[in-house]
Amino acid sequence: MIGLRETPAAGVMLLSQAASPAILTEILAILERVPPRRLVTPRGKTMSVAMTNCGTLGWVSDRTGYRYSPVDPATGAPWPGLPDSMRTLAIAAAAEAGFDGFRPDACLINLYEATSRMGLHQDRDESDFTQPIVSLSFGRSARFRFGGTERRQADRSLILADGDVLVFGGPARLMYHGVDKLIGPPHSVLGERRVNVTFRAAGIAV
Ligand code: MD3
Ligand code: FE
Repeated sequence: MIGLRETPAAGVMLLSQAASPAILTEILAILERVPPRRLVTPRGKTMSVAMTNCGTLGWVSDRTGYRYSPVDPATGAPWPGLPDSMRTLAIAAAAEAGFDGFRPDACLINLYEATSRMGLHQDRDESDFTQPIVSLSFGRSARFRFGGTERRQADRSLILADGDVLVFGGPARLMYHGVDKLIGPPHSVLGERRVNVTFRAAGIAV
């Protein structure tokens, strides 16, 4: 039901062909409501990846820092709700990777154009690192780089393709990772673009 399993590193599980076109349709509807935008980093650089969110909390960045916000700073309105189909998939993928009881409250949606990249970073703005992060990829493939909990250890890579689901937890939760560039042919729906969705437990654990 959830695709082909592979464990590229401790705490990392790749479930290929696990995210369906129906999920992409849900995501495209959210992108219509809250258009992705290129955020500014605290250092004043504009990111090449455009971002938006759904769920109770959304990840945002500006000159004052990175944080999770219950409202879209562009409008002051709450983010669109996390669709049940997406929540169900995220919880099932986490459970498949050994993380029972995943309760995502934030869903960051990244939109890549042909030349977008994401530099090496750790995801550490969430409150509970015992909870995993679940990622879905759609559209063109990308080379994903990852490694240890120090930047210089990010020396492994794998290709993330349309429909791939990745779970990062336990020893992998704070590993450095990034996206080098898009590769391969255009996608039937997204063309030259790639969409990545990450489910996170960002708020205070209850
Ligand atoms: C490993 N996104 O949004 S998804 C991000 O393809 C992010 O857009 C990438 O890194 C993308 O923060 C990679 C895979 C991923 C996501 C979160 C992780 C890997 C992770 C958190 C911890 C360790
Ligand atoms: Fe990340």
